[in-house]
Amino acid sequence: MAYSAKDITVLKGLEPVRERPGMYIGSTGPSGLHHLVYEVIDNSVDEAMAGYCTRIDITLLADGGVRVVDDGRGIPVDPHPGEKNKSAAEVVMTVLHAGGKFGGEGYKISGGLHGVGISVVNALSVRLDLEINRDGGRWIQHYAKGGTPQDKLTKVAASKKHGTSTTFWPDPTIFDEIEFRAQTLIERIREMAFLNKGLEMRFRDERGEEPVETIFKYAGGIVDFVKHLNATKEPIFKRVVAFEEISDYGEVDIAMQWNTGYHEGIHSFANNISTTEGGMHEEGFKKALTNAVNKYGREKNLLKEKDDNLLGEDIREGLTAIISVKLRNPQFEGQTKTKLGNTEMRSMVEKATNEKLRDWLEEHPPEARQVVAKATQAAHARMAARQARDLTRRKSLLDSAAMPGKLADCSTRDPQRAEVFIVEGDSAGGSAKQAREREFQAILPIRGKILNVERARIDKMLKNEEIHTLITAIGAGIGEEFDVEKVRYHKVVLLTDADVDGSHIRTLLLTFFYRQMPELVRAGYVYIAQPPLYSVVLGKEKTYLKDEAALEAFLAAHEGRKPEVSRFKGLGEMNYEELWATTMDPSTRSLLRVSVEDAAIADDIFARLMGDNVDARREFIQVNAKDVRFLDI
Ligand code: 0RA
Repeated sequence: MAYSAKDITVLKGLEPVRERPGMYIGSTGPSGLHHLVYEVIDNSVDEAMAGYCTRIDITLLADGGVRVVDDGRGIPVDPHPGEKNKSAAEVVMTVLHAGGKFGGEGYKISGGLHGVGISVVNALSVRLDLEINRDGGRWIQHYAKGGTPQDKLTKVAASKKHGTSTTFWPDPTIFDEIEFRAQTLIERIREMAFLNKGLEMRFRDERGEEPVETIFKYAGGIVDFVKHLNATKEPIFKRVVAFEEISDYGEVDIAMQWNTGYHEGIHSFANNISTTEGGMHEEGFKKALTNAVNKYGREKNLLKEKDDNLLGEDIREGLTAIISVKLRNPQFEGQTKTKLGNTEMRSMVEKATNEKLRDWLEEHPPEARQVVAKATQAAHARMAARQARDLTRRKSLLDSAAMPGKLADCSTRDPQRAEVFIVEGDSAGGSAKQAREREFQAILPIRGKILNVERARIDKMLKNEEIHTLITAIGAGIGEEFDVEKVRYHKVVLLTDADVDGSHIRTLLLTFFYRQMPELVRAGYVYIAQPPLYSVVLGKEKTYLKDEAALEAFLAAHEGRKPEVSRFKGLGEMNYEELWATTMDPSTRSLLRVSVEDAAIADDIFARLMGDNVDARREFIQVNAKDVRFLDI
């Protein structure tokens, strides 16, 4: 194959992306694959934020491609000043980080997590088609595997429209799998639509027999977002508290509503990027919220002189809030670069919240009283919980071994090597104990269903034996007191049956970890084991297959022969050798690591999964039994 000089420059430009895709998109698992779509959408949303784009269409094509069309200004088509032979659009598509160079100041408010540039998508695709409507014409250009241009950007027709259309096909040699999951994309698109008031986003899936289209457009913006998040809950009053502030630093947009639950659901965003680790905007908000509510309570004598101030956590109990800020040079810090570092945002949010929340409380006395009453109840529960905790602490100090009796611990004390399998049922727990490598594998059998923590306050939770056992075994505390440094096992592996009950228990456990030990999840310590669903005997050889698809593939590959197929109904049916070989042996097993990128989406899913509507829950679990949206390898 002959390379022209042009190809070589391009390859040089994008080669690092193909060499280390993880550096640019996080991973080559499902999360990284979906990031490709977000990256393209982000560019269109940037156009919307700049005020030039009102609608974005995202389509999953039947042949595996993805098309993103916007009605923005269109990527510039004129020759690039630095690279005379190329259009500006080609430079955007083939040079790393070239995305925001043209609009000058004021164009790119974005950046951060996804803002790696659309060229990264090109680099990781086998084909990309670009169409731009701009300057009175329609222009097209084609790229092949790795982002190599196949032609020059060419005007093919006159056009009065404006906008950009990008269609790409992800490279199967880069990604573990290239099938997009509609639900995952929909959740992110819906969130984008909430965060950009009035922007119309359409999602269309053409992969099935009939195309399915969903339109997301929210005139209420983040107020609608809060209503959506609380739709599965019971708000303490109907109104959503909302305010905004615009200054030279940027924009602050806040909406919130309390519900009768106990969970704190504050979600912050900077330039549409979920700031899972929080940061300055969140700090400013929390400080002002605590201050404003206490001040109001004192002034109106709802808090008596002898009472302590309400703590921030009391006031935030059952609060669903969205904090969305937009600023020019966001600094993303923290382990996962999702913590906003700009200090000016702390003062801006704090000041805005102090003033506007004070006014809101003054103007809505019945609601304001309910807020103080709810927080006061939470404070009482907090004190009761402390007593319960002190009791358990003392108890565990008295207990010489300290570890729960059900735990078959491993002998190593090195958390990096240590694994704990949380196993459904005593009988499976027995096999797991026989199978394990005692040196570094601990087994904790869990009986039946653990308490649903979504609907229990912490004091009740601590009294539940299964939960208590879990907390003690992991050894790092719970809730606000959780200390990730103290975790005794860096692999906490959930091992449940491959049936509906099993996935329910798994979801209960995941909810527990997500709500009470979010840092454990964020650190990447939570895993899901994948026991096989089938065993197949052909002649003398026995093969284990993880699911239906694997079985079908196996049968197809051995056509004409008659293998003996058995389906495992539960873990208990497997003998310990089988359990070891298929599920526990580090050299052959495949574990799924649980990851939660976007807390608002995860929150909503858990609430829908674990809330009060039992039928909805059962159905949801059945439909999503093999849900992979939090799983990435
Ligand atoms: C560079 C400069 C300008 C717009 C864009 C890029 C742009 C990129 C994408 C990617 C998807 N949709 C997009 N829309 C616009 C500003 C051009 C101007 O000043 O007219």
